Amino acid sequence: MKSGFVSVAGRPNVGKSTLVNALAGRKVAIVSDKPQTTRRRIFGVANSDDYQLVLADLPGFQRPRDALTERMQHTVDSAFEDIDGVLFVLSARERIGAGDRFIAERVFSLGVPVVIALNKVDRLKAGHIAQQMNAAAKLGDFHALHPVSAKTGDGIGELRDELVGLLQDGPLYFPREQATDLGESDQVAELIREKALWLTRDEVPHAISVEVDELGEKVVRAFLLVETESQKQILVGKGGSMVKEIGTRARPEIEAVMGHPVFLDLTVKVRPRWRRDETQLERLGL
Ligand SMILES: Nc1nc2c(ncn2[C@@H]2O[C@H](COP(=O)(O)OP(=O)(O)OP(=O)(O)O)[C@@H](O)[C@H]2O)c(=O)[nH]1
Ligand SMILES: [Mg+2]
Repeated sequence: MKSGFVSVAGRPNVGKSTLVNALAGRKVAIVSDKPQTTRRRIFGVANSDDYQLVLADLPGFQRPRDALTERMQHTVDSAFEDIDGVLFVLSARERIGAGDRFIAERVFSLGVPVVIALNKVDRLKAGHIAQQMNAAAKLGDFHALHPVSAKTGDGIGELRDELVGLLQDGPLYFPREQATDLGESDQVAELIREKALWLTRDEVPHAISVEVDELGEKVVRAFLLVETESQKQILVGKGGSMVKEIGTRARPEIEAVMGHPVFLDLTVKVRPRWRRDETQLERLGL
């Protein structure tokens, strides 16, 4: 039995969570088109008869601006001990630049193998991919470099094999049927937040958090928290249309997690400055 941990590093929005889901073969982490979607470390587990690969999905590297982003960056900083390797994710659709070099400095000095995934190569011309591979290769002394598309699944099997090759003899860290370390209530909160992120823009996505109040046999009650009255109006929408749409999109996935039908009761609440309030952040598990 081979097993071990690989941490996933990269800038915000490059597709780390999409990639972890693809590698785990199941949705364990939420994904959105807004940066800073992932706020805490989430394990995604890929199993076979003879290996268990535990991937630590992480927030993107960023310069902290408030208590929340400070905690997020702390989560990132503390995720590189006792690991068998790093999966360094780049987006082939963006210029490989200073942000990536900053992360490279950190991950290439850890003393563990670094596998680079050049993500989002779907629908890119071969010449452009080759150019980006060259730029990626200059970032440091990598163990392997894989062009992939987390979205279409291109190159994912090869990348998984590469990461499994880094594992040592070891125990099962999670029961085989368990694909993540997130509890049910946190999974539900994340799914609701995911739908809210896709439907909002500008500063609103960053101000949203979700607190599950009741996780019952029949009813799931949750609060969508925002910081200001105007953000609340946006999330509620005309005649409640926005919060209704969030619920409609989240409910089927919540039911899949819980294994039975539920009535989803969502309420939008203002909790001023929750992102700067350590007590609130603790309470939200951040
Ligand atoms: N075209 C394309 N889009 C992708 C691919 N992988 C991810 N995306 C998109 O990129 C956006 C960001 O994806 P995430 O997986 O949330 O990115 P992330 O790196 O986890 O972002 P943070 O958690 O905010 O750091 C979403 O809109 C995804 O659908 C890919 O292979 N191809
Ligand atoms: Mg993410």
